[in-house]
Amino acid sequence: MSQETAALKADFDRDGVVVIRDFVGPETVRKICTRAEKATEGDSREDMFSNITKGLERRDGYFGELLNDGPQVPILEQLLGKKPEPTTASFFTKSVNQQEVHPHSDALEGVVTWIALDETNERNGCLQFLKGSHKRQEEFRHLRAHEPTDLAGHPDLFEAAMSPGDIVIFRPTTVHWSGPNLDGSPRRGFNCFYVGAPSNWKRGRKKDWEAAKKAKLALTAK
Ligand SMILES: O=C(O)CCC(=O)C(=O)O
Repeated sequence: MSQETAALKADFDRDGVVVIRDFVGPETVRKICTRAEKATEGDSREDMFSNITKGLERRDGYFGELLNDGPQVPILEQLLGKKPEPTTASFFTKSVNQQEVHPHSDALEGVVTWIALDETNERNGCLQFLKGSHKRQEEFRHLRAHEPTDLAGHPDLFEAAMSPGDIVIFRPTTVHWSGPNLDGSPRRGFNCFYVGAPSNWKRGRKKDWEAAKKAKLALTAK
């Protein structure tokens, strides 16, 4: 393992989250955007997470290739010390003045990646993390993506402002969220989830996500 990778792994083990700048070039960013927009064209949902489209790999084989063999895979293997187990690829948008995802964790095992496709910052709802929270699972296990919890003043807060092509890699147990898009600028991200089969998901978490979707919690009601 190179010195650079060893340092990245040390950060990842300690914080449960790392950012690599300029991880993919503008051409790849453009291709992901174009194909994800096309793959989701005409979708109409009104649930709380209507801005999140999982299963991109079933809509366009390009996303299956990225999920299984994208440039992140060798790095994930180094960070985890084993091959990541692909679950799904997703497109996350946030172009209206809401669409918050509240603090939560995703699954017990594995790793998650999120490549920025636009400039993403505090104004348009970038990802936020609690560094080290992957080691404090009991303390945060009550958190739910569809229920507000204010962690804005938390001392371990890490605001992942990113530019197109940057990647954030995190443990699914690292608490994360994204605030509302306040300025309406595009804030798109391409996410890959490596937590194995859906049945490996932390019991309850997946159910919460689905319950919130089914309940069609209209964001405008908040
Ligand atoms: O992109 C977002 O706004 C939220 C991402 C997220 O919660 C996740 O990847 O689990």
